[in-house]
Amino acid sequence: MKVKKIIHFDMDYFYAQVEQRDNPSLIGKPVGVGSDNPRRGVLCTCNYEARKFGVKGAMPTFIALKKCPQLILIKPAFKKYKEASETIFNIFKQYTNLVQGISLDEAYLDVSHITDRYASRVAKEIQEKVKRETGLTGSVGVSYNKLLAKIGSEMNKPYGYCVLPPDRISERIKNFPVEWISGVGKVTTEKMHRQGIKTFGDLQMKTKLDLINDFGNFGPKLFNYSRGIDHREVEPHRERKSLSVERTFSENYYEEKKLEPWLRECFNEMALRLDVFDSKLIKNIFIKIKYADFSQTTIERAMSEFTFENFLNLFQERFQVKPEAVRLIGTGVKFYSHRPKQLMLPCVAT
Ligand code: TTP
Ligand code: CA
Repeated sequence: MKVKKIIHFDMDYFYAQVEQRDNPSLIGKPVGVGSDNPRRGVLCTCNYEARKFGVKGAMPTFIALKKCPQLILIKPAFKKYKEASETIFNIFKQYTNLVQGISLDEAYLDVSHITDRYASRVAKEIQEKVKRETGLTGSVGVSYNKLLAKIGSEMNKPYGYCVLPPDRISERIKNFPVEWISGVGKVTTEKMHRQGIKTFGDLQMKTKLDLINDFGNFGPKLFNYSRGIDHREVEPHRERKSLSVERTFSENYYEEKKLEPWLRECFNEMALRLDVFDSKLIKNIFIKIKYADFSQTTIERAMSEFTFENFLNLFQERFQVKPEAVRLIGTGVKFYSHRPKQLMLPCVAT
C-alpha cells in the first residue's frame, strides 16, 4: 500500500492571537477572549501567558479571573477570525483539493500527490505562507495518517513543527499519553487511568478483545491507534451537522425569569456565529436543559424562523414539564445535510 502524506495544521491560540496581532500592546500579557461578564461569561480561548496561570478555553470567566486577576479580557470579534480563517483555507487549497476543515483554525491536508518534494517541506512552506499572509502562527504535524499528523501538530506548539515518519513508529510513540488519541476525552482518559493505562505503550499490551470488552466499538480503533495505525481518509466534504452554545451556571436557577437572560446570551452568541454561515440551511432548532440532579432533556422543533422568541417558546414548553433547579442551558441548530461550508467549534461552557 502506498504511504500517504498527511499534514495537520492548527493555528495557535487562534482568537487571542488575532487580537494580539491587531493590538500589539497585548503581547507578553495574559489575554483571554470571551465574554467580559465576570459573573456569567465563559472564555473562548486565551494566550499562552494566561495558560501559565491555569486559564483555559471554555473556562467560566470568574474562575479565569481568580486564577489570573491581571487577565485582559477581550470580547470576541468573529468577523476577524472568519477572515483569517478564509485566508488560511485559501492557502491550503493552493496545495491540495483534499482539505478537511475541522474548525475555523484547524484542517487536515492530504498532499500525497505532491511528489517533487517532501511533505515536511510542503508543511513548512504552508506554515511560512500563513505567517506572511495573516501575520499569525500555526503549528503543523506531518505524518502518514491523521492520528499522527494531529499529534505532531500539538507536540511543539506554538509555531510548532513535527514530522512523525513510519519507521519504528509503535516503539517511538510508546510513551505518548493516551489522551493524545483522537476520541479519548476526559471520561475515557479517567477510565483508562483507573485501569493503569496511561500511555500508548500500556494500550499496546492489551489484546483487541480486552479493549473491546472495556471500550466497546472504540476497542479495535484503540488497538490500531496505539500502534500508530489509522485508516481514516481526509474527507474534504465532511459536514458539521449541528451548532450549539451552552452555559453552565455557577449556581443553580429555579425561575424562568432568571434563566431567560442566559437563554438570550446563548441565542445571541449562536446568531453571531451563524451570520458567518448560511442560516437558511437550518433544519431544526433545539433547547437543552441540564438539571441540578444531572438529568438532561432536549426539545427539538422544525425551524420556522430563527428568532429568540422561537427558542424561548421551546424552552418554556419543556421547562413547564419539569420546573426544577437548572445547572446548564443551551440553544442549538441542526442543519440540512450537503452543506458546502465549514463550521466553527461552539464556545461551550462545559
Ligand atoms: P482551539 O484550536 O481548540 O484552541 P486555540 O487555537 O485557541 O489554542 P491552541 O493553541 O491550543 O490550538 O480552538 C480554536 C478557536 O476556536 C479558539 O481560539 C477559540 C474557539 N473555541 C471556542 O470558541 N470555544 C471552544 O470551546 C473551543 C475549544 C475553541
Ligand atoms: Ca488552534
